Amino acid sequence: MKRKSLPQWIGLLMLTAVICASGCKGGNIFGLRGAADDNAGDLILDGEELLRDAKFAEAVTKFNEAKVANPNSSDARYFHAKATLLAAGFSVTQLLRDVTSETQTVGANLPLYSPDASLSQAADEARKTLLYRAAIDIVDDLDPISKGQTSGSFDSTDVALDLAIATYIKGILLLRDTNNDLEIKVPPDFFFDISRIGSGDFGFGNLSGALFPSGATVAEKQANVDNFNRLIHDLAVGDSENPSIVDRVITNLLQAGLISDESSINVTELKDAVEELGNSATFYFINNGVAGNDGIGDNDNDGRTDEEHLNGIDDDNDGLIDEDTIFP
Ligand SMILES: [Ca+2]
Ligand SMILES: [Ca+2]
Ligand SMILES: [Ca+2]
Ligand SMILES: [Ca+2]
Repeated sequence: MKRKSLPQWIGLLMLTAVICASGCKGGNIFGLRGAADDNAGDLILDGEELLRDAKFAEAVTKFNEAKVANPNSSDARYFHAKATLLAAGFSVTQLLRDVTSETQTVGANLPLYSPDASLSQAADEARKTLLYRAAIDIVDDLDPISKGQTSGSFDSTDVALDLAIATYIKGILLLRDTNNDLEIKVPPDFFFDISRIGSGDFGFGNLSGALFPSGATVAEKQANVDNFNRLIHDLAVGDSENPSIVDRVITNLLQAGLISDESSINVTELKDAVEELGNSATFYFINNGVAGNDGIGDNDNDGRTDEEHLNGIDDDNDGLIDEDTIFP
């Protein structure tokens, strides 16, 4: 008997060690079957308590553990998204106001995208970077819920409006991260103005200054032009596997429209602005000489092809500056 009991105890110790290594915190020590779900449930409860205590960063960590325990839990994803926004320090009310304010005011700069005049450039860029990264995480959290790939308390209609707003914020701040390194900072990123120039149009300003900074070589200018075309393509065109940002926002807004009566934003106004931004953006594709590039043809539908020079001047006097250009 003695000779047999020793190996059994060692076996039990080893089993306990294995279970603990794979997550003893959930209080579900023998959870061999369905362990992921139960463990995620405990972690979510812990996270919700941290949210109530306004310990947002700790809540993000806890909900992230819940996501790892069960990536298909809509609860873990939803609350991770919520904690991420709160941990980034943004007022939801102010953010919603910023998303829709002045998108229809002729002459106004595009909100959230444009520099905040009350902040230094460094402070404004740091704030935008924080919001940009939070929006990316929130979209990653909510997208699988929207696509019906999760189970739990939240479904596609529950997250549609949140996802639409997060996708919109991510989309317009992507236009600020022109070198795609997850940081908004000029330079190395370049910045062009986006403002409302008419009831149905947005205009891009200072494209030549942004893409052709003084001292830039032809190769550097060409790289900026290529990057610019890529940004506009991702915003307004997309492809079969990756719908454009505009299409994604519209899809989610339409999904949200069914339940938007009590929302504090004007869904129709945001939808119009997003459609008009995407439409206007395609006017500015630059023909870079590469076969099949987006700038080939009459981008602004005025009957002329590549009619502008990228020079900061409205060469054809149609009210748009440097639309439908060619470079080099
Ligand atoms: Ca960047
Ligand atoms: Ca044209
Ligand atoms: Ca023009
Ligand atoms: Ca021009």
